[in-house]
Parts: sequence; C-alpha cells; structure tokens
Amino acid sequence: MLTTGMANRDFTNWNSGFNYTDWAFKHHKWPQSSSKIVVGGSQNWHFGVDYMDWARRNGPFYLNDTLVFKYDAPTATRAHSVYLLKNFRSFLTCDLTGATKVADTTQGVGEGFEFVLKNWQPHYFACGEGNRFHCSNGTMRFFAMPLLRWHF
Ligand SMILES: [Cu+2]
Repeated sequence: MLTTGMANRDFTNWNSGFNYTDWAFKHHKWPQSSSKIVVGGSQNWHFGVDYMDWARRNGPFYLNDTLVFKYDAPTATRAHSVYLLKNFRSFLTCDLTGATKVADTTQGVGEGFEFVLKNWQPHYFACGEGNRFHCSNGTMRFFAMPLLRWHF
C-alpha cells in the first residue's frame, strides 16, 4: 500500500531535477534508425507556408530525428533563420525575447541546417527575421514534441 508520506516524497522527487531524457535513455532500448525530415517538404523553409499545418500532417517526430531547414541565401529584401522560442506563450505571440538562435540567415543554404531532436521536451521553432513578421504573418513557426520510439 502506498502511504501518503510515500506519495508526497515521490511527488517531490518528480519535481526536483527529474531529467526525462536521462530517465528514458537509462530505461529503454533505442531503435536502429531515426528519420531525417525536411521542414516544409518541397516548399522548404519559406515565408507564407503554414508550418503548424505541415507539422500536424508530418508529425509526430521522434527523439533523435533530424529536422532539416532549407532556405535561400539572404538577399537585401528577404532572409530566414531558425530560432527556438522560449515557451508556449512566446510561441503564440511570436515573442523572440529569450529565444535561442539555432541557425543564422546563411545556414539554410545548400543541404540545409540540421537540427537533431535530442531532448525530450517541447520545441517551439520560428523564423526570427522581420522582427516577428515572418513568424506571425509568414506563419513560419511550428511546435514539435519528440516522442520516444519504443523498441518492442
Ligand atoms: Cu523567415
């Protein structure tokens, strides 16, 4: 029988420094392969593509999958980049405050910029160009929560 004291202690441990990714790596076997997915498919990473819709149709994504962001070299009028927004609220409002730039405006050229989903946590991707204009008006944002690919 689980006593109240036990339950409380477990709850406390759960909240303090529990690392989901470490736990998953310790307790589970990992699959032989992971996928490489070009964000936006043939449309690549462009202004005006609905990436939330793309992610819905092409997800779910799994831990250790690689997302490839392909975009043209920057010009005087247009450039793209890849940012990880801080949280869901930043995602909803395209707020770049506290965001992490993971690829600058040149890194999507050619084979594209590869981002490996290494951590079991939500990822809020967005283009950081145009002072949030690409994110909000250009719909260059999507959400990815990598799932565990169980080995049966
Ligand atoms: Cu952009």
